[in-house]
Amino acid sequence: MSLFRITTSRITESHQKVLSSLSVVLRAISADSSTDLKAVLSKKVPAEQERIKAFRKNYGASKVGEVTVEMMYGGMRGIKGLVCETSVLDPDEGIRFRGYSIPECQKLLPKAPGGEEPLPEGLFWLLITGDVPNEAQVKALSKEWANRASLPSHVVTMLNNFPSNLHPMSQFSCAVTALNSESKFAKAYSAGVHKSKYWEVVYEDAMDLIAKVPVVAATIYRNTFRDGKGIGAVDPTKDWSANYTQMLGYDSPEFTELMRLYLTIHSDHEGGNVSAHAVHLVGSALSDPYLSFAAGLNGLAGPLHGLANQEVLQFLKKMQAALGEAPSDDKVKEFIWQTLKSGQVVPGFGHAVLRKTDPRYTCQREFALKHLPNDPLFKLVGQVYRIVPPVLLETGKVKNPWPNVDAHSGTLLQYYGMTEMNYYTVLFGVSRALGVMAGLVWDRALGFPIERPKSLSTDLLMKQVAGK
Ligand code: AMX
Repeated sequence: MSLFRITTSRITESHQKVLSSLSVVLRAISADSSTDLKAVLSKKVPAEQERIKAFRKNYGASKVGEVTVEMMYGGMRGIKGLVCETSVLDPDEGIRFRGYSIPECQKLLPKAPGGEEPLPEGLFWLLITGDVPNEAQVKALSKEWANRASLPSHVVTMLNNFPSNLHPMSQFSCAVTALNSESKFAKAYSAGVHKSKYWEVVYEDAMDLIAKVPVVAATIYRNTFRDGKGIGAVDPTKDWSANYTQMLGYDSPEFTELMRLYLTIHSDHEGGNVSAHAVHLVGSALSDPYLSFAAGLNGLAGPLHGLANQEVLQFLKKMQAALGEAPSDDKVKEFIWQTLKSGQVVPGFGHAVLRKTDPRYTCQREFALKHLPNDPLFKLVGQVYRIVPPVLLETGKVKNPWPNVDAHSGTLLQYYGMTEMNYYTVLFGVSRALGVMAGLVWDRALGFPIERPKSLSTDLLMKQVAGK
């Protein structure tokens, strides 16, 4: 009871911690314990629609920021122009999924028997409902995704006929586009479904899509880098990540644990990043979830976004080839400066929103410290982590010199034998499906309209702000 007598002016950091743990407990107690995710959502959607309707009615004219000329030319950095329910990115603290940080998710979300890392199923449940799921709910999701995993034969044929020199991300995006033959939303729309029911069919597509992407991704891996045979069937008694690693052809339980962590932390990074925004934008035209997700994948395939994980490993390997396996600090520094002077970016460093080390980097570093502390490439990553930020700061223009998620992931994958760097962004894409599909279901539940911001020409802009 004494907790409730604390006055706001006297709330200390330790009080805040107690209150935040209390709110976690209260949220867990009030969470729906049904294992039927759609039924849980069906209760939440009307309440949320009402809450937002009232908010818009009362505060629709309130201002949330200003737009400057610099923002318009500067990639819209800092413009608050989107609503994304699933996660929020704090520049200093990093991502919070429905209010929970990565360490909190690692603690709270259900794990596989004997495992230590969170199951991505649990993160999806959290992203889409806002509630931390229990073990039964997560198990039900693993089973449901396994049961929805089959691919139509035309997609299998298409995958099997791609040339092996087609980048895995192009294969991924093409196959996801072709999967739209299965879209329940597209069929319902052409049959005249009422707009109040959009979210329900988008939910069906989202669940199918999440179930199918590991099968698509594993087929791409086996066709491109192995003999193309033996991907095997999805096992409904296994979790989503365990099925994926098995289909990829990996039997190390530690690699599967890495994959659970990897697929959890790459899932969502609020709404404005290229892949999430692309899915939201294309989805706003009522393109079905497959077409929308393919758009997101095409954005993820860019070197300044998801392809950076491939670029980082190529960069580290190039450095090792030029300087040896364990180069001196001075040599590494010189190599970084050469890269910058030749007009290239240092991949894996910097971020449009973050201003500190990415917690997704930190948790992968912790995984490495636990499982591969003496790996030479991990040591090089640690060395680069020490050397790059001061160099980037010295350039005087980089706003965030700290490592992002992509600075670390390839090193972990290499250690477990996944050496095919061109494949890394596909793993990112499989994970990203969780966040963007949860977001898309809410986009339709909240009736977001077609996205169409206003643009101006430079002449018009000059006239408007400078009167000429
Ligand atoms: N290496 C070299 N230069 C960098 C840099 C880096 N890692 N990060 C930023 N800069 C440069 C920019 O190119 C820009 O230069 P310019 O003025 O000559 O055009 C200047 O610093 C200012 O940029 P910024 O405001 O700090 O960054 P941004 O918001 O424009 O871009 C990002 C963010 C991520 C594209 C950029 O930091 C970058 O290119 N990093 C390397 C690629 C990378 O790791 N991408 C992955 C990001 C995470 C993800 O999406 N998966």
